Amino acid sequence: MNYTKYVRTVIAVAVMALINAAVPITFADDNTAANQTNSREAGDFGPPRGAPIEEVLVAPPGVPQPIHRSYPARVIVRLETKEVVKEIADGVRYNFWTFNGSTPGPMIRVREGDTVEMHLKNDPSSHMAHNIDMHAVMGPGGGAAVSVTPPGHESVFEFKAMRAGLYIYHCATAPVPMHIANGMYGMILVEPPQGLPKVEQEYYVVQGDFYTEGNYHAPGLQAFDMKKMLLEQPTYVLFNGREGSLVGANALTSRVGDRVRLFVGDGGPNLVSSFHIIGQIFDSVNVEGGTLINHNVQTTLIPAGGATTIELKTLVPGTYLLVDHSITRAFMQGALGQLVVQGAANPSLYKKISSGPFNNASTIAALPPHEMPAENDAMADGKRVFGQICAACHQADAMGLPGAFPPLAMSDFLNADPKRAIGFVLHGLSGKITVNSTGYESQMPSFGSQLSDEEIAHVLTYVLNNFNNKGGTILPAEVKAARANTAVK
Ligand code: HEC
Ligand SMILES: [Cu+2]
Repeated sequence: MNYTKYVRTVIAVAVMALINAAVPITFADDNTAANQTNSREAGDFGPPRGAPIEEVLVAPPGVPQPIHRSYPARVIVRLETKEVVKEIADGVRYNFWTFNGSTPGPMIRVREGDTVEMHLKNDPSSHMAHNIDMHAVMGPGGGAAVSVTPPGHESVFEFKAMRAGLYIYHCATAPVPMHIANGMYGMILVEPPQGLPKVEQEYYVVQGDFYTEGNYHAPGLQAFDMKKMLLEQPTYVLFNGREGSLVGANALTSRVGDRVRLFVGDGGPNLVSSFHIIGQIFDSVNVEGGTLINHNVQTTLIPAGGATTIELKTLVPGTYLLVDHSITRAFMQGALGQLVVQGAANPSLYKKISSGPFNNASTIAALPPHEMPAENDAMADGKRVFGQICAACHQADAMGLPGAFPPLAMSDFLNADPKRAIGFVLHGLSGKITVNSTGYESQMPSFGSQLSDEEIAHVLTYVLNNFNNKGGTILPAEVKAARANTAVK
């Protein structure tokens, strides 16, 4: 490809688009209800009241406190652009360009009608000038035109937050796609005057696509790859700028019965996200971050440079995977997070039913007792349990997923003490472990209430005698004893 020619064409097209956009557009009917709800002007809100408020920023996936204010205020927001080398995946480093050192930059939360005083500093150690385009701003460049800031300097501008919604902010310094691809984006929530309904948990997740010279998981410091970006063929597709940023010890958490609100954005620069949580249905989705609310949504589309507020109620305990349902990205490029729901089982909503004939599905009590497979069926049963449960995380080939799930294949950790694994399956496992000289610090849920003694014995025996492990047998009686042991503790 002739790169220079390509770039010239891109610039020419962009300039044409700008010229076209400058032509005034008239609406045939300005009196529709939709137009009226969006017709607020600065004077409608009145001047800011009270002392100026310093915005308290927290690291992602944290979210600033909800606003309990019935009047518009002046809110001072301080962001600092920083270029930092950090891990993008285990053993893989990348030179991120950031707001406040993180990708995404911190979430900002204001109220409709607030006057936002935006301070943008550029760290003296930066190599580039940076600026900020906030989609919540009504003004040229969304603020970019007045915030170009060389290293060691500060720019200040203010804007009135005119429209409630969830908005992306990003750096818009040329070459814009490169600043975004290096991690320069975040979100600002403009709450409606009446605030948002109370929920138990709020989280902040932003997807982005990353282009590195080396392949997925090629170790060491990886340079930005302009060619891959032009082809829109990312090496990594990530939530919150790092593979595993929402996995294991970093997983999002909630309890059974909690209402969870997710502020989800897509920084791009290129890919559109098909955001989905495996095993959940979104109760409500603020489509495109605006005021239109959709209900009972399985997967919601988030445009690059767009956002969505999602609410769901977590009813059944367990681990749920956040994915981009363009699913290759989830399982082979890193777009995978976890929502771990803790609490008592909810068998009326979700329950495993063992194989076997049954006539009356309406009452669990009417089911015949679980039929135990004969001794020579143990391996087949173990294979079934492995495929139905363990493979979800440890993968069908038992090779695991780097940065998230350790391998069970040729696992020195497992083979060193196979009986210890009974406890992992019964009670789960968390904390730092080393498997085949790679460290994992993640969380395996417990399966003690879901699997019988026989099933646990069979699946461990199956794993020990397959995937190049060293062999061995775990007996149902040993599982039973392990259960009894911890019961007295
Ligand atoms: C929801 C994901 C998940 C599922 C399902 C799961 N595990 Fe794990 N497992 C993990 C994680 C994460 C770790 C590492 C925990 C840590 O870092 O402390 C782990 C660790 C292990 C280990 C020790 C480390 C190793 O690689 O040898 C064994 C053994 C194991 N799991 C067996 C199983 C078996 C058998 C099943 C099926 C019954 C299973 N796991 C199901 C997530 C899972
Ligand atoms: Cu920048």
